[in-house]
Amino acid sequence: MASKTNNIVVDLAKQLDVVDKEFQTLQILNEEGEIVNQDAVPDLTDEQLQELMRRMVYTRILDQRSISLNRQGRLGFYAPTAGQEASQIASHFALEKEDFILPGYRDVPQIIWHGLPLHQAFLWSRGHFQGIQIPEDLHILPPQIIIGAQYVQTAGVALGIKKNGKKSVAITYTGDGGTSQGDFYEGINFAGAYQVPAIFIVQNNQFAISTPREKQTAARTLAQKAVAAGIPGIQVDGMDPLAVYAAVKEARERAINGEGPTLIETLTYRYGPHTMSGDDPTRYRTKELDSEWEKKDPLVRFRKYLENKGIWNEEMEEKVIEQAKEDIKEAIKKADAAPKQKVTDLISIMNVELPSNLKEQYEIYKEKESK
Ligand SMILES: Cc1ncc(C[n+]2csc(CCOP(=O)(O)OP(=O)(O)O)c2C)c(N)n1
Ligand SMILES: [Mg+2]
Repeated sequence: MASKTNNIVVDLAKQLDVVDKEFQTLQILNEEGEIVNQDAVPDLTDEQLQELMRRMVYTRILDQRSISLNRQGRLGFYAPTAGQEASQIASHFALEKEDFILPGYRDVPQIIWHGLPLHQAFLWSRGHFQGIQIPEDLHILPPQIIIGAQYVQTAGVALGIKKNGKKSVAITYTGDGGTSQGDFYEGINFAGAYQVPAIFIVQNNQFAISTPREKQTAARTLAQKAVAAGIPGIQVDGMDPLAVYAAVKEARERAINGEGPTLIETLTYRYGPHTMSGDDPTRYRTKELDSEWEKKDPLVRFRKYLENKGIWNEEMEEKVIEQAKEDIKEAIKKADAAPKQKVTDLISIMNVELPSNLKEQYEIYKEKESK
């Protein structure tokens, strides 16, 4: 017997159309470096604009050097960041020192700009525990490798901020692939239920390793996943530093004013491989797609914008590049000078009190290490 469906009063297909139409991409600076949305231009001084450019240029150099250090065997795990500078650096630029960052494995630049010394980032890459011995005054958690886990933790950290009555936020990052994880939904749902001061960034770089965004979900935007959690979501041009900054700044204002969490999807692209551990992007991406995204480059459009304003030039950029190279050289030397990691170190930093079996092992290793 055919089921009776003609008494459904809601046009289900139309429901999706209505939601989809609400999620248009916010862009302020186009690919030519021209302002296309005057009303949304954030209030930044010339000095702040220059600082944002400096940080993006510096981060591009850090990425290039990290890739070659990895190839020379001088770094361990590394997830390239080139292409994502607006998404990463401009979002961080809207934060304050007291805000907590819960990064994913690709978000090392944000924690460096939040104050993590460069040599510690290198030690983290090498799997050295000193890399995550984060200075007490820095509100940073170690980069998360488990996809989406940081979303749940962020809801908790933000609840702590709320309970302590602090005027700050917890911000976290995941990728397009991360939005398919249970932790993603649990995190935004909890944050919505408790109206905590959290900012959830989804860096949609179009691929989860080799899985394209279109195969990841039937949702037309990742931003609209916020609706189910009862929180606002916005999709921004993630290659546009002004749009990313403006969205995060507003989300931060809402959060510290007690208006709850926000989800922000940044449309971006990673130029390099997924990580330096053997991934070959030519097997799942075309050259055409790569060059389509390279035309949207955040550094190129921001450089044009600042040059047109007369506040940026080649000499200034050269200076940043030299500084970055020098800092990296010093930092890698410092990382090389760190003491070799011992098993007893790992046991003692993981435990305040050792259970009997670890006590035994600790003694065995202590004995071995003393030789
Ligand atoms: C829970 C979990 N499942 C699978 C993996 C393996 N893994 C590492 S990165 C990745 C893809 C993530 O893609 P996306 O969220 O888009 O982030 P991107 O790397 O593109 O920044 C996967 C599946 C993991 N680290 N954790
Ligand atoms: Mg991705």
